[in-house]
Amino acid sequence: DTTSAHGGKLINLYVEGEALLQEKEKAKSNRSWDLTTCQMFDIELLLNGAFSPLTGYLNQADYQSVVEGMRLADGTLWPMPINLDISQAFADETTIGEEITLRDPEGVVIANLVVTDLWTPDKTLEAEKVFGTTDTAHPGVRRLLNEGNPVYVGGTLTGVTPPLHYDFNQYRNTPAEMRQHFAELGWSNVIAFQTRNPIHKAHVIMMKRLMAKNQANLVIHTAVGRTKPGDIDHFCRVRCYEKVLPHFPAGTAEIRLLPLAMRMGGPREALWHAIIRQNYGFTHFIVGRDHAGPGRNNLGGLFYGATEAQELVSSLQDELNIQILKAPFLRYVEGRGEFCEEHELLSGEAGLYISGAELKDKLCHGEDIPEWFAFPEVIEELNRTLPPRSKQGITLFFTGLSGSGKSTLANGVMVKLRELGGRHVSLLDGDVVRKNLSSELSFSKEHRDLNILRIGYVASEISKNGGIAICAPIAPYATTRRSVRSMIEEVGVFVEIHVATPIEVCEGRDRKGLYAMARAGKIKGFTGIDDPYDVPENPEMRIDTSQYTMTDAVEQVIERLREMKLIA
Ligand code: PPS
Repeated sequence: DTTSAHGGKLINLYVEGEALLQEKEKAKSNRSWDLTTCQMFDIELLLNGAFSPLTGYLNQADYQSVVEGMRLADGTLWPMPINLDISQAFADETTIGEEITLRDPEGVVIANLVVTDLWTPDKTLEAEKVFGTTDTAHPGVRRLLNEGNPVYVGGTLTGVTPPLHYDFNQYRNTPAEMRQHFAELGWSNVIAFQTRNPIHKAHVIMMKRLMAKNQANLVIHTAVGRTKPGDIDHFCRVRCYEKVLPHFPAGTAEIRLLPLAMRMGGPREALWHAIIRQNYGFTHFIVGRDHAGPGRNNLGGLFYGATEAQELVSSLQDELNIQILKAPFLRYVEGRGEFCEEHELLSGEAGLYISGAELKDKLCHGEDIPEWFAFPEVIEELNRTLPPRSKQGITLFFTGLSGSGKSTLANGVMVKLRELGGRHVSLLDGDVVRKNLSSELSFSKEHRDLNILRIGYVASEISKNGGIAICAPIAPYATTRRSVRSMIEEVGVFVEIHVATPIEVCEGRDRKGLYAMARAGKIKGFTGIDDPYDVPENPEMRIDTSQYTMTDAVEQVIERLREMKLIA
């Protein structure tokens, strides 16, 4: 029975047999759009019906209606805009009614898309309406405003090849398969637990309580698409869930993967999560405190109230075919040796809790994790993936004007780090990179960005493998430096060092005679003269090399790294 799906019918956009051959044939002559890694997540869930009743990307009328009021134009609840964002150049060649072939990053045909709508959305308005803010500290807003393509396509999809996965295939299935699986197990009540974090003792107790109360089985249905920047990767998380499963009574709980690109959209996202789980055939869905929370805003406050998501989704219960369960917030009471809900605390009793961020911090600093909080086998698994800071990969990113002393300082720091030993060190000096990695690039804004992103890419590979990458480009633009930072922070520690030598000093040194040439107009677009340098706002360190001898400056940097517990 698939009528319980959202909209009354479970969608499956894949075709078979003769129809499939026809789609493959058309793909040979269609123009192709190569889906980005992010776009791969949405399309997988569109094609397999997890996004029922959607049969493709939202057309403009549905988009507007979703953005404004969380409903499709026909009134069906749907909180999240799902569109294919394409480049202006590709859009310029696209016509309404045209069929485009969508391919995975390796070129495999995933689906054909008949274009019904093509428009340039007001993304600022979208951010305001969907996320309630335009603050780019919100990861969903940042991605929407800074990372996506400018033009949206709406249209219907026909599926050709399901996106291929190599990892944890035993835990991946379509909504139709999941429904079949529950039927075979005879599970009539099944709770979905959405998570993007490791699971600890309080979570398990909370889930067991809800299982007992609702006479239900449970699936840890973890988001493994894009989650919040800085999250522990899903490989490690799933290994942790495997360690947690034996703590449930045998045969009552399972693990499944959901390739969802989260938007960290709080209440709206919680509603979306519930609808998706309804489509997978779950009967109950747990909405947590601060569900799909985006973290802190630029002023240090929260974007949404802690219970806002629970309230919104519960208020729409009548329109859903899935029972919404509010997760109780459990805290550990030392005197009693047990976990209690807020209302169970006696006056004067304090409950203990360790947040995900605090836990990560403790692991990074090699601190012991209390037994009451976590399963030791989970901690062991986390320690394997999250070594203490003194063993993590690092990128030291020196930025500053030409002649500020970046290269000299970077060289000195490199030598000193090699003397200390422990990690491999690679230097990506501005000039050296320009000769090798970026030899064809100019100093236009576009090319400088490309140059910095290439440096960032190489540095992230080095840091990912536990080494130290030292970069020393000018890197004049704040947005590009921010992109590099987020790239590195996915895999290691990013240390931005602003070499803040005043321009008068740099120009006075003029070791290469470039300032003189720039002043004479012989070089155009020279940083600090007729091209901007955005001063870093919150670098990990700022140093003016004109105030110190180079030996002292190097020592200052090493001292700062010690202070950050990055080196012993
Ligand atoms: S950027 O902006 O980060 O891509 O620049 P970068 O790769 O670090 O290259 C800077 C070096 O190139 C020389 N050079 C210029 N710098 C700035 N602006 C213009 N127009 C320019 N043209 C050439 C200059 O020698 C820089 O080297 P450093 O070591 O910084 O002095």
